[in-house]
Amino acid sequence: MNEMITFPKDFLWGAATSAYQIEGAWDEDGKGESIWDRFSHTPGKIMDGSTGDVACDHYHRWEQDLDLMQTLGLQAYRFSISWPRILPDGRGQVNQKGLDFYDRLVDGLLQRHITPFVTLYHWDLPQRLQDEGGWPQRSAAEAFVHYADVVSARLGDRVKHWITHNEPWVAAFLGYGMGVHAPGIQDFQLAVNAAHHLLLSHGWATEVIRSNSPHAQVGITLNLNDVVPASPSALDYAAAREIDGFTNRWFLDPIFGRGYPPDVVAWFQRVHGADLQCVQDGDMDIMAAPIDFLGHNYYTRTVARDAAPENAPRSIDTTDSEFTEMGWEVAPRSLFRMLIRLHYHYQIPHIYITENGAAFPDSISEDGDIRDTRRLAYLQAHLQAAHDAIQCGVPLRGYFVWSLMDNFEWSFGYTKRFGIVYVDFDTQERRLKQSGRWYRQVIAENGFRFRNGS
Ligand code: IFM
Repeated sequence: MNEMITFPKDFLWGAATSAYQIEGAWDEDGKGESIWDRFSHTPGKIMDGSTGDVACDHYHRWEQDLDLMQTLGLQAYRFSISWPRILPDGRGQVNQKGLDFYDRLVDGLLQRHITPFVTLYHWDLPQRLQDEGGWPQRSAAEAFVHYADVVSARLGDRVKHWITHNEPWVAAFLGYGMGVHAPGIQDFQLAVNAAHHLLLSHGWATEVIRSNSPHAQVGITLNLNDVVPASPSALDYAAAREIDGFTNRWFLDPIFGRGYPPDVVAWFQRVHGADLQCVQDGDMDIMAAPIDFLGHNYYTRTVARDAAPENAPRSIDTTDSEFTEMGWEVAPRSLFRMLIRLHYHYQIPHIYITENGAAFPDSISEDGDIRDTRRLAYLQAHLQAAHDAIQCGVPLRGYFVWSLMDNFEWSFGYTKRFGIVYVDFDTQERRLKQSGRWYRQVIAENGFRFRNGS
């Protein structure tokens, strides 16, 4: 049966990217070095040995890319600002050429009637600040506020949607705990400190942005996972609660004024010997600064199972599940569950899905087309889940597909393609995939026809 799914009339349809993943021009026009420049230039850190030096060359091709967005009918575009392009040393001397680039980008978007959603931090910390210790130091949070001030003072008259941080969990725990992201450090205590300073800087910056950009909407984007126990066993429930605490509640609770969850504080101490000595009086109030929206990046769920060998066998059988090229289970109902939870548990004013998408291997057919049917099906299933959540009263205001175009997928280099636009990294040619054409139609019709069982 074909059912037409229509979204609310002011629902915002967008696409997302980030600076390091698309811009290239890593050392041009006065830009300083970032931790990702340093990390990707270090042999052995990136799967295919590549770097973001050129990436999608968006720094030079931005006008063409804006035209592409217009062709898609995008109503909003989420991009991030490269901090070292604005402040090469992290603080102090402002690089006007860097600011000018984003100034032109914002004007170009507005001329095309595309609403800019600006993310201030999508992981490319100025290397100079890392040389002082990076996010585990309180001084990084202070420098971030200076940076937020400079950017919002320049763009705040036209940019009315601001995201302080993208996925602080990843920045802190993959960057400083597991070391698979820049700056490549493996120290759990440093990761906990980094997470704290990221949240602190979010709270401080929220106030600064509001004062520079009247009537702006300010929020933060979190990567949230629906964590489900593999079986009804008490052990699996306990495992699920731990993982949920670590990935979700550690950030949601303090942002929404509940402080750090005590069970996770105890778990950090017990399992990692990590403490919260970096927390100062008043910090928890600062990071709970009221926000206008939460950005939710959703890709997959996590099935939690206690590691004990005597534990019950898995009762969630994922052998028939589909997995993306990242090895992530395709689980659209978990997006619905997360949205419901966010709404009922945290009473968030507005929610945006600031990223959702999938990496699948793309092949170019003989006729030149890229028929990425699996990506299309992934997007459709997740939009269906998002629509169901709206029907249940969730204040979901918009959706940003990740990503506008194939790009540098961090430690995976160029081996994973998430775009609805194909990028030939040799020629920089862009080509709309089938999923891109489908998304264009979704935007035009503010919905789509959903085939039950498809
Ligand atoms: O490419 C990343 C993005 O930078 C942050 N969220 C997840 C995406 C896919 O891994």
